[in-house]
Amino acid sequence: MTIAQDQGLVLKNYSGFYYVQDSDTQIIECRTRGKLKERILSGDRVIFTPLEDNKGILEQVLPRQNEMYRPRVANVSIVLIVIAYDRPLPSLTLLDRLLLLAQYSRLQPIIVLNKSDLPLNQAVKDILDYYPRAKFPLLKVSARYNQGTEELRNAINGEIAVLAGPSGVGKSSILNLLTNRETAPTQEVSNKIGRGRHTTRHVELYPLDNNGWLVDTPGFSVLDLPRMRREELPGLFRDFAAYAEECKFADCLHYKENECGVKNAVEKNEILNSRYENYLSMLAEVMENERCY
Ligand SMILES: Nc1nc2c(ncn2[C@@H]2O[C@H](COP(=O)(O)OP(=O)(O)O)[C@@H](O)[C@H]2O)c(=O)[nH]1
Ligand SMILES: [Mg+2]
Ligand SMILES: [Zn+2]
Repeated sequence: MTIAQDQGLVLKNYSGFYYVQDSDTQIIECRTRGKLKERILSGDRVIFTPLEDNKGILEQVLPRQNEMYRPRVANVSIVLIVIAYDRPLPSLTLLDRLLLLAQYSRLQPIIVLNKSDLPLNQAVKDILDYYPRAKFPLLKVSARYNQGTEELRNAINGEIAVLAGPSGVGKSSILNLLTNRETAPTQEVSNKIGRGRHTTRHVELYPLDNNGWLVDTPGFSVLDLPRMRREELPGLFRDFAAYAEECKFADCLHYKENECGVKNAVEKNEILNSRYENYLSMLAEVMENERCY
């Protein structure tokens, strides 16, 4: 008799077992046959042989769509960049850097403006004005009053998403709300980014009720820019692309060049000034790193 195999998704690896969500959303406790050489990650899609009592044997890891390193997780396609109206005030520098890292890693960013129950301020106005216009998906959410969370669930739409953003903006609150359980500990505001007490835990995927998963560990806990040539940077600012067509030089860095469409757009307030300033400081950083080759 041949035993039917099933396909599933690895939610976590805990003391030698892999917890795999099967096609009926049951959790199957799997072990490997021992001959599987490759490392199995949370987020891996796998083939397993079901045994009795929701146990199984993991047979094969299916090809990965991608792999994130910190946290180590496979097949992530969305990064939720969480910022708060206030407490802490938004950092547009951090927002632009996270957008860059998302673009570089080919992850779909969704800007989540949490604590929308707090009063507006200039930084929030700038964000609300510019980023949707620049075609970045943005959702206003209040985790405290459970507002905007249904839209967020729908935006994740069956994909695996990581949360990113500074401490205190409400990442754990959002995770708890979307997964309907008291899982991640919430904490008061601190200035550290991603260096909490929980960074050494195993990565776990939490299923959402309408399909889709959230990773419990913040993505992009290291904010260093990847190594790249300076010519690569402008292309990672998708909102500059239409204006860059007006640049005199095809390889314009939008820096010291004359007749630059991007600089003109900044002058006309069509590109947010802080966004351009952040671009320039990232360009300087990329140039600085080039010397290390
Ligand atoms: N006013 C308000 N406070 C919130 C909201 N979401 C989270 N908080 C509070 O912000 C603090 C930090 O939340 P937490 O989820 O631990 O943030 P994390 O560090 O990003 O995981 C906690 O005191 C939360 O109660 C919200 O939508 N509105
Ligand atoms: Mg947290
Ligand atoms: Zn230019």
